[in-house]
Amino acid sequence: MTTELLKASSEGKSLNKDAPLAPVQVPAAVAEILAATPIIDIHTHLFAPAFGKLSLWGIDELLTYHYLEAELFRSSTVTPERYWTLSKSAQADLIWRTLFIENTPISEATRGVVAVLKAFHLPTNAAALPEARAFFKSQSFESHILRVLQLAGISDIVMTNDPLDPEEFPLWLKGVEPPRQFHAVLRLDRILNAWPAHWQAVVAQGYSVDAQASGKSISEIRRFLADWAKRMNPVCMACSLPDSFAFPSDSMNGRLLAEAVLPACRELNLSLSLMIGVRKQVNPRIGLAGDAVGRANLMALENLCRDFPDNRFLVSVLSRENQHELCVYARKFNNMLPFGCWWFLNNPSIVEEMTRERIEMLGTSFIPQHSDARVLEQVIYKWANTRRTIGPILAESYRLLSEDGRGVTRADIERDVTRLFRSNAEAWLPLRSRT
Ligand code: RAT
Ligand code: ZN
Repeated sequence: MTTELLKASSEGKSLNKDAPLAPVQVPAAVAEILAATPIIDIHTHLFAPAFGKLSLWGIDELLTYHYLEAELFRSSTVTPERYWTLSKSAQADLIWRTLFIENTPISEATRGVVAVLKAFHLPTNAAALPEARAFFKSQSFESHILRVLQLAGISDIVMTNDPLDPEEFPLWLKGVEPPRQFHAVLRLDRILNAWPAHWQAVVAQGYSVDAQASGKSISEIRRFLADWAKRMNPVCMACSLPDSFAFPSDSMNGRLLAEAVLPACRELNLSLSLMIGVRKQVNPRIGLAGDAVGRANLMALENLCRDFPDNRFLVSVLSRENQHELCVYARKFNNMLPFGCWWFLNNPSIVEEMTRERIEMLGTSFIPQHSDARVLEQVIYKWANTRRTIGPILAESYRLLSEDGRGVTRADIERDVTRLFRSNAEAWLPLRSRT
């Protein structure tokens, strides 16, 4: 190494963006570029402030996240029935005492709360929560959001918007306008997975549909979707699906998907995001924490991608056992884009395994992660964890490449990180400006 190169490597910088980096420089360069690249968070359950109480933030919401509630019931004698009668702050106090004082918070979800407290310079091992509560109470939500986005290193938040949610749809009808950082997604779970329970809500919004989706129902559902797309300006349509999802199928789900949703996506030029593999409410006593996972038969996806080449599918599968097949299908069908390490997969050990496999099989043609945040400040820890886990995997890929004969430049790394965390999202989810 020349003296100049040695000096540059000890400073962790390259002299020239287009000159190959010395292997020793690569890990630091990857970490720097990951830190400096604003991420598009393509799936969250966050809401802009205009959505009022749907928009969750602060310590009590962080502590009562359903990932932590699941852990509470493993370490406390409180019954779910008793827990649900407590006020939000009493629930948060109980979770704090149980998981953070009486136990060491080493699980992914508990460590996340610790990282958020640290980000705001709040005590991470206090006996109780008055200081944290006072801090969040003193923030103005609008400026707090900007600070959180900056701390998380994200530029855009993609929401989950259900046109049949009784708390949400009236806000859209009143003309709610999310600010430019927030983007809508037209979520279809109630329609596709529970039509018998929800068709009347579609009727109540002025559409002629019936329980069997017969007669003009299908064209009315398409009109419903087109009207909602106009109102929400969504970046895609989306649905979570059970492990038993099959396609094609004579079921209501199969018919509505083939005859209403896929044609509507084509007409409106929107991708469809499919999240496959959830086993809803295996334990209803614990509410949102009561969903589980099952291995899906991805022939359904093969059939969709092949038979609907003019539709585009973003796909996340919940079962670890389905991940390799998903990569294989992505190699067969370029109208499918794998995304995220979803829900129970968002732990370093599994993110590491999945991301390595995806890079090996797909290069940079996938979206590595989404946060699934439900409470604003969660994006801080979830994205820090993603950067921390994925940085070394990318660096290792470059090490192998360089061993095989091709060094990488800073410009290469910037292009790859931008593609993974921004451009793939921009190509599949047009983040339209609302101004
Ligand atoms: O990760 C979660 O919070 C889950 O409860 C689900 O919301 C899931 O991500 C989904 O979008 O259905
Ligand atoms: Zn989600």
